[in-house]
Amino acid sequence: MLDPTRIAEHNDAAHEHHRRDYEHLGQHLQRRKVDIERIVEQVQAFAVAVPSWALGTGGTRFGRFPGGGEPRDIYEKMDDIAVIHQLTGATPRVSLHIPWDEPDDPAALRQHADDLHLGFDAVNSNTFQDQPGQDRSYKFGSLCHTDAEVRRQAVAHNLHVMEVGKTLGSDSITIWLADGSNYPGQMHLRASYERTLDGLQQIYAQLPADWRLFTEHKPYEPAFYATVVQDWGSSLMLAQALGARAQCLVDLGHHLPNTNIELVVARLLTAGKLGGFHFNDSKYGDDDLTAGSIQPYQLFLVFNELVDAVQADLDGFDPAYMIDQSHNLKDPIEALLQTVENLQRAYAQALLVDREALATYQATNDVLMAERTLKRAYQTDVTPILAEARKRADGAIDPVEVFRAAGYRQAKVDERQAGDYVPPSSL
Ligand SMILES: [Mn+2]
Repeated sequence: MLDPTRIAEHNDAAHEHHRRDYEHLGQHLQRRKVDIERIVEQVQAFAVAVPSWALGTGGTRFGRFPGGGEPRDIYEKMDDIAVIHQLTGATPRVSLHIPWDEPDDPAALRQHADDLHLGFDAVNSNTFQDQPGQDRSYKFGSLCHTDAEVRRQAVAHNLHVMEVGKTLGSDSITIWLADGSNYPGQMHLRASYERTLDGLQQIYAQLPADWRLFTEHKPYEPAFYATVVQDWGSSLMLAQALGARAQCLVDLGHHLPNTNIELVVARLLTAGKLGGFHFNDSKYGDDDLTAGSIQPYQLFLVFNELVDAVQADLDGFDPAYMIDQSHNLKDPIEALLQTVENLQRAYAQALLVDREALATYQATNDVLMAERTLKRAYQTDVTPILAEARKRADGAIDPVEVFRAAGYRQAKVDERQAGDYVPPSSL
């Protein structure tokens, strides 16, 4: 972790400008009848899980350009996540991928996490690649496969992932399936769905009583013709067929271009099936770019639905927030620091929406004023709120600046040397 006095020194140096900006914003919000202290408290309570696969440089199928000092194992990845949490106060949990980051000794890893004041979020299974020594191949699918032995193996893997998760203190499993086909006729469309549901039912039957199971849809890739769980409708059908503890996970990159994702969120909320998010951003497809980097307004509109759901006190509303990104060009830690800030920014902006006024404009069909109400919240610069929330959590007023000044990456370059790190593809 970073030396806390370094963070304190940075905050002291930045304090006077920050104080003035914060006071000014507080006065501005007061005129809008918003208590800035209340917003800071809510931003402080926001937490998002970091995936174990986001700490190393990702790549594409064309190549990978690793930076130095990447973590070589899950222990070093946890160390990096602890630094992100130290600077932001917002990433207390890790979402573990199995087998990529499967610990030899889960109890020992849990102890390491405890020492770093970290916990575990959803565990992620993987039946989209073959692992060394594996009996059967997933080349033609896993839970949807025509061969019952392959399906049995995929179910067993998910049960194993849950066992590891139990030891770690996880409380949910995310199942993203690559299952699908590349050509018309290759796969029976209805039968493959039914086999998938049957497998998920076997997994769900073993789900610990206090756990949730998330199904995650994706329209295409690696299946280029028909993916079994290709859209939120298919995901919802599965969650509804499985039972109350099965919910849908929305990965922001897993939608066809121009999909209204906030509307998808609203529909899943209505169905009581919004399980959580994989945050990222994209221009074209499943690009896994930094959340809020390309379409910040869309991210705000998603959070707007979530804040609205909280204020409406929707039954069973408890979304799990996770990041799912692949950092090909940026330093992964810096990209995650930036991501957390972008998420908190969208959340804080959504908290500023004057919902009473919006409801009135909606009721009277005042289109322009309704839209302007959202834009007014979105266009408010909430930077001082985010800085204040971090400062109160002993984090940094400017996390990236402190991270760079502290020389953490260079220290890791020396310490970790060139590891034998093999990057995962992204989910
Ligand atoms: Mn995902």
